[in-house]
Amino acid sequence: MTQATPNAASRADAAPAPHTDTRPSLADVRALFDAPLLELVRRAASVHGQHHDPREVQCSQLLSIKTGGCPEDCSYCPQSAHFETPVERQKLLDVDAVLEAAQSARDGGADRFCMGAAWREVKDGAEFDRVLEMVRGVKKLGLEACVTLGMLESHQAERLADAGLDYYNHNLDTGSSHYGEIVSTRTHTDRLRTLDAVRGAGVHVCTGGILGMGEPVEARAELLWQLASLDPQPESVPINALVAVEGTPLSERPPLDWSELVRAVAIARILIPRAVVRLSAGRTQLDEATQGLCFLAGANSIFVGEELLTTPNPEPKSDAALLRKLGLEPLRRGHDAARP
Ligand code: SAM
Ligand code: DTB
Ligand code: SF4
Repeated sequence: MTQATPNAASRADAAPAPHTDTRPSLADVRALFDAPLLELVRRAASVHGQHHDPREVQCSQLLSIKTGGCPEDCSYCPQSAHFETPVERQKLLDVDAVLEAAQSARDGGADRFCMGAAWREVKDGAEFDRVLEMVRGVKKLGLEACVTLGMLESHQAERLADAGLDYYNHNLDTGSSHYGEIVSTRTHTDRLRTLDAVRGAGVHVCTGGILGMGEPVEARAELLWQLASLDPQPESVPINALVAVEGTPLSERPPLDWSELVRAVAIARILIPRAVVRLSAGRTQLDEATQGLCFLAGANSIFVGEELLTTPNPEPKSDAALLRKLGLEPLRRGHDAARP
């Protein structure tokens, strides 16, 4: 295995990489799933050091701005109207309530605020106008703004870009061959179409997936290969471990083995070297050593704050202690750049 020397001059934070002929084939990616784990981790750590400052961790905070009652049937999701789950439905929040939460996220150390809506797709009208107002308000606070609102048309992506949106999150979730096992109300191709609209409007693309839904290793390889094959590659890649929520069809799935998560993070880092790779949902199930191994394998972003969208996240105090223990630092970029 070739070990490249870390080179600070070549570091680039979240810059999209052009498509090149050297992209691995699906078979190459599948082979990485059989490689010795620590060899992968060493290789990923080297790639990470070439493109990023390995001491920095980007911290995003989530807020569910419209909760539950979603017409889609994503079998992992507690917000789907198809399943009886503990989630209480809530209409789209007011702008003031959202900006108050954004302010406290910023005070708690987040540099990006991500607003999620349990919508199948964006509809033009007063509610979308309100979301645009939220994006403008979050930007005024000096935070990066991200939204995840479901499917999107090009003209809507343009309006989000005009409001100052930095990132749009829209996950491929799993490999295309397994997609129909997980969701029946939309297709993998629908997801790709939205990502095209986002990219076309000049908004950074945040797209990743979920592990631990019972997918075969082939589907994991396919997911990471498909993410890496986007042209240009995504700037942000969330890797979620399934949060198995009561009432969803996946509620009985056993927890993902730690080594499978570390492996997926390492492969994502190797295949998508310039992206920020986010260790996303499921961290409450992970011990500190596993999270440390994920950071070594190239994860350089987390969600902070007590809640994800509807499920718990680690306590802010324990996250701060973990980062300190590992010698990692939250990125403070957004704050310094835009504060008055
Ligand atoms: N409705 C929009 C959509 O589906 O794109 C945005 C919100 S949706 C909750 C955002 C993402 O959260 C999903 O694509 C999925 O990857 C992730 N997610 C939802 N439920 C999850 C769960 N139980 N465990 C892990 N990730 C989950
Ligand atoms: C992503 O990939 N993970 C986040 C964010 N993007 C929107 C969502 C995780 C949701 C976990 C289940 C919940 O809290 O409802
Ligand atoms: Fe709706 Fe998004 Fe949940 Fe699917 S993942 S049910 S689209 S909120």
